[in-house]
Parts: sequence; C-alpha cells; structure tokens
Amino acid sequence: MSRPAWSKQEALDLFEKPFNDLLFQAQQVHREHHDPNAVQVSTLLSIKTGACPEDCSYCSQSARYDTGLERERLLPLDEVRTAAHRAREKGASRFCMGAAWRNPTDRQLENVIDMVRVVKETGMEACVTLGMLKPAQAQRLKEAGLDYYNHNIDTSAEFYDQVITTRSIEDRIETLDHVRDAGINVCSGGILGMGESREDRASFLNTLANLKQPPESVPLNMLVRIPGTPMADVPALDPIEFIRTVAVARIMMPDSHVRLSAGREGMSEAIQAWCFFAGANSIFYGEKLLTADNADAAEDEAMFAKLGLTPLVPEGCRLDEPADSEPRSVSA
Ligand code: SAM
Ligand code: DTB
Ligand code: SF4
Repeated sequence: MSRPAWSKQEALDLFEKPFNDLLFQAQQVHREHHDPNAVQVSTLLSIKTGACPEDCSYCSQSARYDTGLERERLLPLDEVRTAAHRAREKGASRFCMGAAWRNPTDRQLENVIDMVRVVKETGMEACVTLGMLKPAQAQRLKEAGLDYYNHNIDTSAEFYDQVITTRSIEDRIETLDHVRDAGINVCSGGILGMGESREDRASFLNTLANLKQPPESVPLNMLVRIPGTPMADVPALDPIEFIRTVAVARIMMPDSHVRLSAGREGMSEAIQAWCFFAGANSIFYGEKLLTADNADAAEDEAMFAKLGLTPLVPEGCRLDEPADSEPRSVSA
C-alpha cells in the first residue's frame, strides 16, 4: 500500500490553523473513518513495577530517581486472572499489561505469554508493553495470540535525548518493525507536556504517521508529573495545545485509534469532550494506570452517558460469550 508521506511542515501547518478550522477538519476525517460516538476501552495492569534500568525522565519506575515506589516482583498469574476478569466485567475490551523492563529475557517472556493466554480466555484483546523485543520474541508473542504491542516513541527525534539517554528513538522504531513484521497490531504514541516545542509535537506525529504503516493505536499521554523525577516541575501544557495535537494526529493517521491516555485525571470533562470531538476514540478505564491514578471510573461512566458515547466492541472480541475460564479467588 503506498500513501503520500507527510512532511514536518505539513504537520506544523495543521497545528497553526485556527482552532475551529482544525477541529472541523479533524471531525470530518474522524466521521469518514470511524463511528463518531464509539470509544475503545482498555484497562491497564502493571505486572512488574519499578527498578527499571532506563532513565526516562518522566517515569516513576526508573531506578535512577527516588519516587518512593516499591520495587515489585512479577505478578502471580492468579492476580492477573482476577484483574482481567474484573476489567471485562467493567466493560473493557482490551487488557494491557506493562512491565518496567528495558527488554524481557526469554524466560520472562514465557511468563508473560502465560498471562496473555489468561487474558485471551476472557474474550478480551490482549496488549503488552515490555520494552525492546528481538524478532523471535515478537514471533513468540504472536503465536501466543497477542493482539497489540505497545511501544511508544514518546517524543520527536530532535527532543529525544533530553528525555531519555539510555536508548535512541531508532531502537524504539526497530522494535516497532519487529512487532509489525510478526503480524501484531502496533500501539505507539508518546507524551505531551514534557517541555517540548510545537515543532517537536509536529515532528513526533510525523514520525508516527510515516512509519511503514501507521500504528493501529496511538496513545497520547499528557505528562503525569511524578515527584522525584526530573520532570516533576515542568510547566503544564496548555490543554488547547493538547486538543490540537489530538486533532493533528487524527488528520495524519485517519484509520488509527487515538487514545486519550495518561493525564485524564487532571483534565476537566469539557477538555476531554473536546479531545473526543478532535478525534480521540480510545481511553484507559479503571482506577489505576501503571503506577499513577487514572480518572475515576464512575465519573467516566457518567461522562460517557452525558456525551452519548458507547464502548466500542472490536471485531474478534468475544465479549458477548461467557469467558473460557472463571476468576479464581486470590487472597489480596
Ligand atoms: N518499560 C516499557 C516501555 O518503556 O516501553 C513499558 C512501560 S512504560 C511505563 C510505557 C509508557 O508509559 C511510556 O513509554 C510513556 O509513554 C508512558 N508513561 C510513563 N510514565 C508516564 C508519565 N509520568 N506520564 C505520562 N506517560 C507516561
Ligand atoms: C501508554 O501510552 N500509556 C500507558 C500505557 N501506554 C502503558 C502508561 C501510562 C503510565 C502513566 C504513569 C504511571 O501510571 O506510572
Ligand atoms: Fe522503564 Fe518504561 Fe519507565 Fe522508561 S518508561 S523507565 S523503560 S518503565
């Protein structure tokens, strides 16, 4: 499939449009490619928390910063099963599991594969985010039935080394290529509000849109400022600029699901409503993200009702059938 590549200038030109023109264009594109009132719902679980060797300067889980986080071992399978069944009951269609690794060992990967199987038994889609992968590891995940792999490019190539020095954006793109080659859906986005410029935001979206194939899922996170990290005191991004970024992502990647990801707990309902109008059609739902609090689940339900939004049930999800397994009780 050949499609015209976007230039950075074209991306920047979209950012520079009057807000109403940009939002109108984004909503038009959105309606041509998606049900305007359906929102995909994912739930997150941290399966291995803290003590990460990478130095991502936004992250609570990097071993380099004292964020007060307790290091945890890999979560037992039964706890994953319980959390997955709870997420399905609450209406999630995808269950995403995150590990604070630079990359998994083959042994660690086998443990995660058992978790993927447990999630698939519930009928939900399964997603994992484990750091960098080798081609054979991506293949193993595909064979296990993994639907999505999340691996964010996080920011522009130009701003990257101000955020992370222990890897390059090229390393990230290499893993995305392995995921794509294995036939797994790609989930890749980044963080806004880290002190990057509008040019950086345009360049970041440009890199995503110009991948061999744009990601099926594009999470846009508003930085959650974690005390103890180098980004604890970065000035907050103007929400209007965040909404613009959602709109530009929608226009540049018309078929992708754009996820309004971390940072929703700090956004008013009105800002979130604008993000949905700008083309966001996916959220994280549930009390927690990985280590930070998420928006309140009851408030999310009320917001969906108020806005007339409905949870999207992806093709291939078996949410109308009983789960293949029952949640086992765990003492927690
Ligand atoms: N270690 C794996 C990796 O880096 O790919 C998986 C987990 S990592 C926490 C997943 C993503 O969460 C990061 O790439 C980043 O985009 C996002 N993230 C982490 N901390 C965040 C924060 N404080 N605010 C917003 N997004 C954050
Ligand atoms: C993504 O883009 N955002 C999620 C998910 N992918 C793995 C993670 C957000 C983490 C927010 C901060 C925290 O919970 O520690
Ligand atoms: Fe580690 Fe991922 Fe956090 Fe970076 S974002 S420190 S790789 S857990």
